[in-house]
Amino acid sequence: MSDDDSTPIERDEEQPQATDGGETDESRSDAESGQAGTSRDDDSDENSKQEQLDEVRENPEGERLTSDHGVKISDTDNSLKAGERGPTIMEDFHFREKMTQFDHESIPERVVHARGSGAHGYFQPYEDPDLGDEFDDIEELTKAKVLTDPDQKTPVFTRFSTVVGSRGSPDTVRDVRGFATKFYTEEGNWDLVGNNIPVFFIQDAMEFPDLVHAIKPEPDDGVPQASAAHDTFWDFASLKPEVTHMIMWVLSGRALPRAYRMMQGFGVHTFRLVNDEGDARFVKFHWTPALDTSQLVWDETQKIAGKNPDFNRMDLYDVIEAGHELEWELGVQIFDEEDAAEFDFDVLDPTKIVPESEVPVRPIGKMVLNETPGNFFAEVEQVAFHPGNVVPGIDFSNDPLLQGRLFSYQDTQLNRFGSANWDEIPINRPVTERHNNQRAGFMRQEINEGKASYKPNSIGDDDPQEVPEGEGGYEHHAEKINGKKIRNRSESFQTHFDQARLFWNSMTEPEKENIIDAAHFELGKVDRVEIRERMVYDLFNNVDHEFAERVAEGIGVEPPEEPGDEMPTHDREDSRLSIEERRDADSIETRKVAVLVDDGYDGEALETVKSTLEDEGARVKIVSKILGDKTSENGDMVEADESHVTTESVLFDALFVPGGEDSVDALVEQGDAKHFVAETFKHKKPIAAAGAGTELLEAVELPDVEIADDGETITSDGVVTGQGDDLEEFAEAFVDAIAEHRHWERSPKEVPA
Ligand code: HDD
Repeated sequence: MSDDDSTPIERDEEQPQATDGGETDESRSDAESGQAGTSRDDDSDENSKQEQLDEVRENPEGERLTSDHGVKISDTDNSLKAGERGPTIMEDFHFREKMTQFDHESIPERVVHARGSGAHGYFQPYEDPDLGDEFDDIEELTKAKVLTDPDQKTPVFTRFSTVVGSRGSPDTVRDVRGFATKFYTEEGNWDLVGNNIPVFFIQDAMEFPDLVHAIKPEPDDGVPQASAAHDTFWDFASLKPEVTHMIMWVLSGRALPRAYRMMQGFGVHTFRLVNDEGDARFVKFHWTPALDTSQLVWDETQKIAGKNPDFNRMDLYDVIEAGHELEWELGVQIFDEEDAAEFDFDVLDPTKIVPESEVPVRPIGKMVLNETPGNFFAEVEQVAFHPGNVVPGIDFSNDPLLQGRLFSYQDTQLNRFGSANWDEIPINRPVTERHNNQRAGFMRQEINEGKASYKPNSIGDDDPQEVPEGEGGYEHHAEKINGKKIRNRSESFQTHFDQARLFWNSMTEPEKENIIDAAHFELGKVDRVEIRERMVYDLFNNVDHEFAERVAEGIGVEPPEEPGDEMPTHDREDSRLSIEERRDADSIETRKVAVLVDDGYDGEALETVKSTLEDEGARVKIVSKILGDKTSENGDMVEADESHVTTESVLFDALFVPGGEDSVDALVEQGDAKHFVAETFKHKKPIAAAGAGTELLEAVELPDVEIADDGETITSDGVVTGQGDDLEEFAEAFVDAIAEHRHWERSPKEVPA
């Protein structure tokens, strides 16, 4: 912040002053006026970040090969040798350059969140968001222009990730997902580095290395990869009751997201919003996907990990490349110090949510991701987030986990990039100008001109000048602090089971079963019985007695006789915590539907259903025994997109079997086709069969499913059948079944798939 006493040099205010970078005050004010940082509504295709990235993009189309130093190269296959069969000659600069670059291609992977994928887009605040009775205008809450000006589209880059696995690990493991967004605002970069679960395992950053050591592969044998299902993690967890709430979320469908575009995101910590007057309120940030939150089921995730380990990564690329715009709404929960004092938990404790029943989430804007990266390494691998990157109007709280993160991220980037200049890499650069006296270091890109790289100075007019108070410089919220230096955990951080029970109470019965199945798997992989016992007796039995009993029964532990001493007795529920309860179920956009056919299929049924689904935004793929053209009853042709060798039911959201006697007769003979149906059913996904297509379903014997035997379309446990008398009605019934996503009422354990 500006301090007049420390800037003794008088400036001639009339003259435009050259800055270090040779810019004038006029150009600086251009940047400040918003031209540099954002794109305006009327300029929706290009944004300032993309323009900046375009300057460093390289495209080989129609070009000739050169060396890194620009020399044209005529042979890149043969090294320079002394004689045709002789040794390679040291002088071969092209060989040396090509090999050296290759030898140094890899950089350290992220210590956590190594596996990820990302996309570009923009964020735009809503016009007049509804902030409840207390605030008329978002500017009463914050001065951050990125959140307040509805005419501004701020460029963003969002990276989604798993946490535990290494860079090459499968996407569909049971894990928390990272949800990190870099907003390239006109006031500098703001990084909202959150997760898809609103709470965290631990309360103090001091324990983060312990948590990560416990969950990562065990140090002696280096296994298991990308999984918490081993002794060291559950040993740590069983000794730390504060993990209980997060564990409940991690055992639920939240840790098995169907797609990044179908995840909520959370800032997790309590942050602050600060307005122009310096008034601060607490805030929790929420991302809500337009496509609903959806999950996979466990058996499916394990199979996908083998069939397509890049499932989530490819999905993000595929849907954006197919032209879908992926949307999330940014919502805020606002409360002040007095509200916070009323809660029965501490808002600085990151193992707690602020229940929406107490403080509603107010939508204030939307993020759209609509552009894939041009180069994975340059953009997704090199993007570097830091929760300490905030802009005026957004501030921190004293959450001890957040406070520790403010150190760790800069430090880890130094390890990943080997230089403090990681912020100059194109994907990390702000769209605003940068002027300061930070200098040099490995791989410095900027050419900082002028003699003086210190302050105060007289020989460079003391530029760059500090920003006078009230003119847009970052001002930290002046929170009054008075305390003794102390190394302990606040008493207010000690209630560990109340919200874990709220979460359990809020689950539907199938969601509860999923949590129990997950606990059976995770703890079933734990060798030491005393760890399993501690989890049941010390943690789960203090959440819910029946839950603890049901877990115990599956893992060789004697069920507890009485509820735990610390078990809360409340029956509070919140439907917004349940994936199933919060589903809108009104859209099938981006869902992927397989159509099983062979020669002789019913062309009219296929066309009607396919076009209805595609009109609703779904993606339809023809799957057959082998690739190539398939001929319908009437001689129409369709080309198979996939064969039974290249795909599997687990890679789709729904299945359609059109009729056509010859086609269905062939499918009934194909074990792969019957397995496709059985597995789709087992994973609770919608199935439709028209006309003779029902014979394939009958051949599989789906338990408890009623199959149409006259012209009428019926839906039974998410299975739509009909004889095809009214194909439009049939197709609409299928759309409704797909919108439900999963049909939990089924008993899949009876299905052999
Ligand atoms: Fe972290 C990466 C989210 C606690 C230290 N973290 C990282 C990423 C996400 C989060 C999304 C990946 C960013 C990317 O895509 O590049 N981390 C969280 C959340 C936390 C959290 C939501 C709790 C609320 N993290 C946390 C703590 C520490 C760290 C307490 C250490 C004190 N996190 C890191 C890190 C990483 C990281 C080691 C690894 C790579 C990186 O930072 O850039 O510094």
